[in-house]
Amino acid sequence: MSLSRRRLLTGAASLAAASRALDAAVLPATSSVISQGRVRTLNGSSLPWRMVNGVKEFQLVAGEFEHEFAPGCKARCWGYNGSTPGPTIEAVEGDRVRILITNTLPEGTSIHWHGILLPNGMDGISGLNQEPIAPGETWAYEFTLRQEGTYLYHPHVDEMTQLAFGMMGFFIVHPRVPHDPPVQRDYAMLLHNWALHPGTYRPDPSVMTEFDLWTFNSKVFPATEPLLAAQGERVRLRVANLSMHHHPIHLHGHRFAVTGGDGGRWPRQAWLPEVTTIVGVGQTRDIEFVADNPGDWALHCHLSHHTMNAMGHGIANSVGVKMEGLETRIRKQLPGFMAMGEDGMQQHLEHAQHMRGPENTLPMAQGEGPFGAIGMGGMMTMLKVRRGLQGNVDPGWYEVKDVPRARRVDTASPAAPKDQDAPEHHQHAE
Ligand SMILES: [Cu+2]
Repeated sequence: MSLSRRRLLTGAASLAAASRALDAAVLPATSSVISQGRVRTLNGSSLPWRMVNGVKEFQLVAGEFEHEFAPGCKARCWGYNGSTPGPTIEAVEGDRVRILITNTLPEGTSIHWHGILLPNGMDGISGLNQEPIAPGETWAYEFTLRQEGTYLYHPHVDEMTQLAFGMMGFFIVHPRVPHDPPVQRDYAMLLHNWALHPGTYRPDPSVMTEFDLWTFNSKVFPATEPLLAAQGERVRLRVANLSMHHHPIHLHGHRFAVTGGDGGRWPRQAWLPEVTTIVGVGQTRDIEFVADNPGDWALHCHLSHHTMNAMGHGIANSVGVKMEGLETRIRKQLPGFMAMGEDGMQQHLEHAQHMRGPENTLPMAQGEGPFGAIGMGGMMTMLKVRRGLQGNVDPGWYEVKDVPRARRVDTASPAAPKDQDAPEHHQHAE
C-alpha cells in the first residue's frame, strides 16, 4: 500500500514543470494581503497564493506522509501539501481563484469545493462532473467566488478511504465589506475521527462507528494548540465537521453567539446565544464571543468518549466491585492486566497515563495541568485569556492564586452559619 518513491518523484517533477510553466506567465505581485486579516488554523497554516493575470492561484499536492497526532502516536496519512487537514485556502468574495491540484497518491482523486456556488463542471464529483485525477496528473479548478463564509474542500473519489486518511481542508471566503463588529482573532478547527487501532500505523477506512482517535485539526489533547486572546478581544472560531459523528462543541467561561457558517453570515436576529453548539457532519459553524474572562478555559466536544483516545468498549463494569487480589490473580494469566477501577475511572485514567500500551498507542487520557491529571485526550483544547496578551505565544498556565477559586474546607467547622437563610415560613411556602 505504501507509495512508491518513483511515483512521489513523478508527482514532484510534474508539479515542478507546472510551476515553471506558470512562472513564465506570472505578473508582478500585486498587493497580496488579505485585507480582512488572516485566519489562524490551529496546528496548521494558510495556503500561500499569487496573482496570475488577475486570478488568485493556489497549488495543492495530494499525497501521503507521516502525521503525528501527539508525541507517541503517528500514522501514514493522506492530505495536501504534507498536512492533514490541508492548508486553509483564504480568499475574498468576488475573487477569481484557480486551484492547481497535483495527485501523488497511488489512486485517482478529485476535489469538491464544499458549499461553494460554482459551475457544475467545477464541483469535483468523480464520475458525475469529471474523470478522476489520475496519479501523476495536475488539474486546474477555476471559478469566481460569489459568496462569503466558512467552506471546505475534500476529495470525491473513494471518499470512504480518502476522508478516513485525512484529506480535507478549509476554504474561507472573507466578505468584501468587513463584518461588523470586527474580530481581532479568527481561528479555524476541523473535527475528525480516526480508526487507528492500537499498535497500527495505517487508519482503517472500514470503521463506521468505533473510532480510536477524535481530533481537532488532526491533533489530540494536549498536542492541540490553544486559542489565545487578550482580555476584551472579539474572537471568532470556525468549526467544521467531516467526521462520522456529530459533535457538541462546548466552551467554558464565556457565552458565544453562533453567527454563521456554510450559509455565510447569519442575519443578526438569527444569531444564537449558546455555550454548546452541535456541529453536524458536513456542517461548518462560526461562533463569536468577547474574551472578557481571564483564565484557562476548556474548549471540548461534550461527548465524553470524544475527549479520550484509544480504549476498549464492551468490557465488564467493575465500578463498585471489590477487586482486591483479583488483579494479581488475573495477571498470572494476563501480564499487565489492569482492572477498570472499583471507585470510578479517574484512578484508572491516571494509572493508564503512565502505562505502556501497544506501540504507537496513546493512553486513554494524558493531559497534565497545574493541579494534576486533566484526564482528557482527543477533542479538547483551551481558550487562554490574558490581560494585554499580544501575538501567538502560549502564555503558560493561568495563575489562579490571586483570584477566587474552589477550596478544600475543614469539615470540623460548620460550612455556613445556620440561621442566615431559610427563614421558617419557607418550609410552608407553595
Ligand atoms: Cu464529539
